[in-house]
Amino acid sequence: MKKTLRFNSKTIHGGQEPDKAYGAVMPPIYQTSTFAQKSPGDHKGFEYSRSGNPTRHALEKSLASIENGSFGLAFASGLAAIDAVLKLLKPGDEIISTNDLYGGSYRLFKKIFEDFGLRFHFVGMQDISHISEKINGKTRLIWVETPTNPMMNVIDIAAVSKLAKENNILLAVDNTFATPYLQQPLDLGADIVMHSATKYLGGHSDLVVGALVVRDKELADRLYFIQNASGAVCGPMDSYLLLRGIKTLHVRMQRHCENGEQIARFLQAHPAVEKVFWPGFESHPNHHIARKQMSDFGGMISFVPKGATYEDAVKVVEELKVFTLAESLGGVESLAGHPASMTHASIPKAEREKSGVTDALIRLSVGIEDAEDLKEDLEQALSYLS
Ligand code: P1T
Repeated sequence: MKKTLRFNSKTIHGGQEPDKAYGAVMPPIYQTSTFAQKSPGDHKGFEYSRSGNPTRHALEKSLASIENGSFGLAFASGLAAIDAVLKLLKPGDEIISTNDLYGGSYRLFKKIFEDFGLRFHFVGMQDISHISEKINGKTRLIWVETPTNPMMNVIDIAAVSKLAKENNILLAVDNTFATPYLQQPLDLGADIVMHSATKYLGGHSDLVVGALVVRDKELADRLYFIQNASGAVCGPMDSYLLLRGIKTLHVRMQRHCENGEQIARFLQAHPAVEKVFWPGFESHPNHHIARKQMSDFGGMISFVPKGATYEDAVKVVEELKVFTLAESLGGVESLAGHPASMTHASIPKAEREKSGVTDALIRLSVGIEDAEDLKEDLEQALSYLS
């Protein structure tokens, strides 16, 4: 029955059944490290909470369901989920990654996994030929983030998937910005979907969780082995909070998209703003791909105030009062960030500027408040530049 549910029902019911013990409608928080056994190996399906926990299990089923996958895995953070994917690889293997991506993903690739013998190529993936140029016999993984953090570039998942399949390369897509409400990478041919569930899936800025979803059983088994062997699992309390967040994902995303559009168009028309990055603009270089693979354009926007310096951008984010100046995104409350000094500070200046992350760039995660309050807040903060 559940298989046929539509997305807006799957967020609430996907993979969920009343709890076996007492029929609790909401999955209980099984706050336990271990489970009693009658005789060695004779237990009720769970033995130790790193290997499996009923609350996490319910979450993993929900994640698989909303991403149209077969297997979900929940980790202690988004980066722990990415770490698990990279552990599928061996020294000498090569990875092609988008050059515009979350700074922490870049840091994990460059500062940790390069030392273990993996080789990374960072390319602008808006143009697929940049990927083909780097493919060789050692390429094992293509890492896509779309829309990208923070430049809002859009990468054609179906086209990358075709290329990956032709060359027998795994394709992983970081779906954090879009969420499955807007974009379903497995349906477009990706092998692995990854989330910083800390963001929109959780939706309330009260947890840090990562997720992977796949369809292939063998790949799921390998990732489960890594999850259990390395141990960066999502705890029961966070699993519960995330399950609770997912139940309203579709409702929140609808409002994030509506408010996002209003703020993007407000900034675009503002005399103190030089450039706005948002995939919903007809002028966005890959707007046609966003239209094809996303059902709407989301609530993430980056912009550059006119003629602004590093200090000007910092001043604007300091002056915001309804937007909170903070790392992270995807919560019900609006957040503003300065990528050059915050989320993308771990990328060398020359490298980040190549992908457009300049000193004056400001990133907004548009929340679900009244859009008029958000506009008034931006108006007063931008007035400090004149
Ligand atoms: O923070 P964590 O849950 O470990 O997720 C890392 C991560 C992975 N992928 C994307 C696209 C992300 O945006 C993030 C985390 N990003 C922020 C904290 C940020 O403010 O951009």
